[in-house]
Amino acid sequence: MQKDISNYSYIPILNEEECKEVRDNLYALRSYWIKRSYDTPCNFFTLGVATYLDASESQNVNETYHQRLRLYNSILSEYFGCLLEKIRRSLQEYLNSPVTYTKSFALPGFHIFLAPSLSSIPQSEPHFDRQYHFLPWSNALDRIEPISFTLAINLPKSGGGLDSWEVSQYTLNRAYRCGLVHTIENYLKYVSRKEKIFHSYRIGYLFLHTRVFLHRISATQNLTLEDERITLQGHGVRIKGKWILYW
Ligand SMILES: O=C(O)CCC(=O)C(=O)O
Ligand SMILES: [Fe+2]
Repeated sequence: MQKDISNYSYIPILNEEECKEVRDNLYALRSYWIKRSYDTPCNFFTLGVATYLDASESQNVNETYHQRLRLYNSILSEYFGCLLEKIRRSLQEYLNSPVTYTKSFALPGFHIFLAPSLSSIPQSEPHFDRQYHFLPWSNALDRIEPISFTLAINLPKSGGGLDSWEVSQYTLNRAYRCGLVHTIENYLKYVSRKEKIFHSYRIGYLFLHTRVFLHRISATQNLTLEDERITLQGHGVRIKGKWILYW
């Protein structure tokens, strides 16, 4: 396990063979993939519901997130229960505190990007993982940064990862209030003046960040038609000393 001072870590979870099995299981469940892009044919899917897609901007969170998560949680538990348990145990050991899932919210699920939805131009917007604000937690959250994690199951041939910038939400909000940032282009220009850090993913490793930071999915270089990017995604908050994982 590799730990560094910037609160990013790589935790080994699966070997390459096990990642292939997860991928095969995912393809066997293809009829359950949720379409997430409007291209035809669709090339970006999830298996599972996610707060940032189904709660943050939804007009009817009950329908899009809370009701739907029952079906997806049961699929994820049935087919990927061992993997979820491995992740829970690894995080528990790493964080040195109890870690649990909850029936109330979505289990960590999968992002599935097929070749045409990947691009050499970054398409994902820089963001902070603050979606926990949109969920009704039963108790106040501990005064500690939430966590986010990504487990790479399959990556494009040229690799994949995450771009990040050392810019705080406070700095960005201030720039916004001062009128320095008011459109997405402007925002990108603002953040690109800060040094971009690239975090390369490794298949089978959980990339964990224990601090909320500005990031986006990085661009794919030398894209080929066979390329795909499959990851398991999750977040966690701590309540009364216990980490609760969700998506
Ligand atoms: O897929 C990734 O590398 C990270 C995605 C991400 O930032 C998110 O889902 O919040
Ligand atoms: Fe994110």
